[in-house]
Order: sequence, then structure tokens, then C-alpha cells
Amino acid sequence: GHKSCVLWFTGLSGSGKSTLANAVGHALFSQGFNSYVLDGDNIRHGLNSDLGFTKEDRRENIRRIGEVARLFVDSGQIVLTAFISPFLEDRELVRKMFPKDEFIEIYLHCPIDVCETRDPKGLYKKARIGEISEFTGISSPYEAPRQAEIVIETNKLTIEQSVKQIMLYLIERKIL
Ligand code: GGZ
Repeated sequence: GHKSCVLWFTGLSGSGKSTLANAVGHALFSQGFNSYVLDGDNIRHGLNSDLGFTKEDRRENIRRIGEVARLFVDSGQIVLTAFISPFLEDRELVRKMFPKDEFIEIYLHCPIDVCETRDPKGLYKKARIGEISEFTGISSPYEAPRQAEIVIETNKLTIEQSVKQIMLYLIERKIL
């Protein structure tokens, strides 16, 4: 068996949240553990399609994701969330929704110039020329975690190495 918990990824756009959350999901699956990834594709396009990127909308986005994550944890799953979640206060609110050992914050640390070079959707470019407002890291803040359970330098590790770092943590903490 395993303990159900939430792996809460946070980091800039382009830091690798969705990629890594999905890779950890596959690693869990191959070891016989059920998990589910919540990300922009299945949340911002559906449940939260009424929300934009103001500070208030981001707070509500994160609050609802916390509630959904809680339902998954209640149902016995490991849930992985991949959202920028740029505000410390908002992340602390979701953290408080879970017992201490069931909320694992994973900070994907990556210099913004590296994220901006990756720019898979061309959003940084649009933000630079003002076509997108309140873009995290450019025209809206990213408040880095101070006490994340796991910090991953995604510009220094491969995806495989990053997955391994997370899996080792889960084994050490007897979650798996
Ligand atoms: C940040 C934005 C913005 C603005 C659209 N700021 O790289 P992506 O495209 O796929 O990931 C980003 C995603 C961020 O949504 P989140 O729900 O993770 O944000 S938060 O946790 O802050 O609520 C980006 C795209 O949406 N995007 N406009 N202004 N990212």
C-alpha cells in the first residue's frame, strides 16, 4: 500500500511542472501506484475556465485546486498538481487543508532566463511586448517557497534525475 498525499509542484512557466508531474505519474504507475495529475489542461480549461490571472483569480484558482486535490486524497490517490501558484499566502492556505505529512511542496527552481529561452508557447515573448499582462516573472511576482519539502534545479538535472529525487523522497518518508 501507499499513503495518499498531494505533490504540489510550484515554479515559473516553463520550469517543467507539467512535464515532471507527468513523469512522476508514470514512474508511480510502473511501480503499481495510482496517481492523477491536475494541470492547466484539465483544470483551467474546465472547472476554472471562469478565472484569469489577476491576484484574486489566481488565489481562487489555487483554492479550488486545493479542494479538488483534497477529494483525490480522500479517495486514496496520490495527486500531483502542476500550477505556477506564485503567491506564498495562497500556497500556505492549501497546505493548511492537509495533514502535515500529506502535503509535499516541490519547488522547481529554474532561472527565468532559462524558462524564457524554452518559451514553448511563446508566452514570455508576448509578455515582453505587453500582449499578455500580469505575466508571472515579468509583470506579476513569483514568490519562491522558503520551506519546500523538495527543491529541484530543473536547469541542472535531467527529467530522469528529477523523477528519481522525488521518488527517493517518497520512499524515505514512507509514502511509498
Ligand atoms: C502566467 C499565464 C498567464 C499569465 C496565461 N501569467 O506555460 P503555461 O502557459 O502552459 O503555464 C502558464 C499557465 C499558468 O496557469 P496557472 O493556473 O498555473 O497559474 S496560477 O497558478 O498562477 O494561477 C501559462 C498560461 O497559464 N498563462 N497567462 N498572465 N501564466
